[in-house]
Amino acid sequence: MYNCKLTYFNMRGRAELARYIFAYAGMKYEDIRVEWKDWPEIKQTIPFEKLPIMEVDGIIIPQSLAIARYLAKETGLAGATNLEEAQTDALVDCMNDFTIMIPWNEKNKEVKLFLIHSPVLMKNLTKALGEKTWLVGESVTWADFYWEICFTTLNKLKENFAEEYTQLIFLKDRVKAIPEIAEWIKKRPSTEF
Ligand SMILES: N[C@@H](CCC(=O)N[C@@H](CS)C(=O)NCC(=O)O)C(=O)O
Repeated sequence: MYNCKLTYFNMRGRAELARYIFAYAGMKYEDIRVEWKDWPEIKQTIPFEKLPIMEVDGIIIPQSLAIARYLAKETGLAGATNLEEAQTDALVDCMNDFTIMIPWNEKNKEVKLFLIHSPVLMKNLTKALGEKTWLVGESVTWADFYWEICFTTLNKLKENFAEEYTQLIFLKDRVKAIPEIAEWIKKRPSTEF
């Protein structure tokens, strides 16, 4: 297909969703990981001065969700109909709204986030999932991937934060059990976040 170069730091962070989609679809890409020490110099050369970016046949796309949405559409992970795409986008946005509230620079990251905001997200994701296997429609989408990625990061900040939401735990286990995802998780660089 296309020549894709994904550039981010050496962490899962905001590039992992794109990496999951590449892994699932078996697409070749360059997984470029910038060292923090080199970042100040590189930053000025990057559109909008943030990572991740993805270069597709010479065209640069910033913004992690724009990158992931593009890849999801290319690989059949965006939702089966326009309506399912909208439902999938909405769930991704809800999870993203939550993750951008993580106060990375505060000492007690978990307090407000996990006491106030997490129950609202968990309750509503559980409702969206219902008795289904996947969050939207009848097959896996990038929203399911994003849930597993968010879960892994949030669980590092507060272990067992979602333990009472068993259906959501089963969902992230289902994502992790997809052979291509399991293989990527096994071989990816080990980083804290
Ligand atoms: N909304 C953007 C946020 C991008 C962002 O804040 N990237 C951070 C890393 S997660 C970054 O580039 N930090 C370095 C800097 O701002 O100099 C996205 O989702 O891609």
